Amino acid sequence: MEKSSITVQRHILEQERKHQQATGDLTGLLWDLTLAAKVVSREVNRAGLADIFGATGEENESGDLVKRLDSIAQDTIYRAMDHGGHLCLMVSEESPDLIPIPAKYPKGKYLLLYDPLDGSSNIEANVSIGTIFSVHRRITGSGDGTLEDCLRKGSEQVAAGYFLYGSSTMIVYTTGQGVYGFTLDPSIGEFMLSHDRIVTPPQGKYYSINEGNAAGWDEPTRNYVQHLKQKDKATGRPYSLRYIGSLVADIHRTLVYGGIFLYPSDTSDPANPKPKLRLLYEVAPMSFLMEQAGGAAITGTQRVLDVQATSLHHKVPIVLGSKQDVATYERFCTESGTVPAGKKK
Ligand code: AHM
Ligand code: MG
Repeated sequence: MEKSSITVQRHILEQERKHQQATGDLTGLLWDLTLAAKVVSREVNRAGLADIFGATGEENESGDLVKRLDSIAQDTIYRAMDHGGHLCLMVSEESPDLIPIPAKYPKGKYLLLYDPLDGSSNIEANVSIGTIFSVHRRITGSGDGTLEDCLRKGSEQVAAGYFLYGSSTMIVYTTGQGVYGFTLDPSIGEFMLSHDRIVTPPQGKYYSINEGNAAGWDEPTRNYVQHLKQKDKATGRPYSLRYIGSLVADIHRTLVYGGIFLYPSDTSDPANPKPKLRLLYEVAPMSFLMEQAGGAAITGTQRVLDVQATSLHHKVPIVLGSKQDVATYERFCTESGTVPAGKKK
């Protein structure tokens, strides 16, 4: 069958069929999620016309101003996912606590952790934004899911991915058998296979970091970024800076072109390093994708997928991308002899 005629639904189904014990539940869950993302994509596309830009006036758990589109995305995803019988609970960036499945609906064996609209500081400027998701199998037996089901390691994810609302709308996902990308064909309303088995180049030519935070970087990060600005031996050129400030867009570029993305802790107070990005629904799913595409993802001191979450909105530093680029960063950490960001003394 031609690549251009493979829908994401068919792809998910065929991936699940490779598992003998598959019940179709994961397929059903991901189908519901793609429907929700089509609705979010429509709202994002018509936001300027429909006057739904702007803030709600509320703050989320991390103290970010909640934009109206954040809240539309949150409601849309919740409503698409609450009744399918696949989930036992949800966790969202926009909710401080666990989101239970309503009592009237059956409970399933999975939990969904998501960032409904990531990069929302970019909304009014028509810059790419996205939805990030992570799926875990529950570890408690039945009924409502619990906090114990959520506080997990990224290595236990059964699926992860993102929807990118950019010049086109895409889904990029993994169930642990490689990374695949599909582009929404608006004329038929289907996500069609466009990026068959994404493999990140072993070394890239872009680095991506918020340079405005340089005063708070630890020594290895400062030295590493300085190193990238020198001529590379292989290319004879320094690395180029690319930073959008939308995690989904920055990671999508890194997956496809290679290179490195860093969001280190703010170490202005060395005794109290402050990471920004959230483990369960931002950093862990992106790290799962990056490893599945042949890249690497570390906190500076350990593999991201080995980090045990200790709270719903647990934050960690992140360095991810092409394998060789991440290895070079690691070398700077080792050579600096300092304790890198995020490492407890
Ligand atoms: P958000 O989920 O509230 O949008 O925040 C997360 C965003 C990421 O998309 C992006 O990588 C990062 O925050 C940008 O942060 P900064 O503006 O500090 O560079
Ligand atoms: Mg986010």
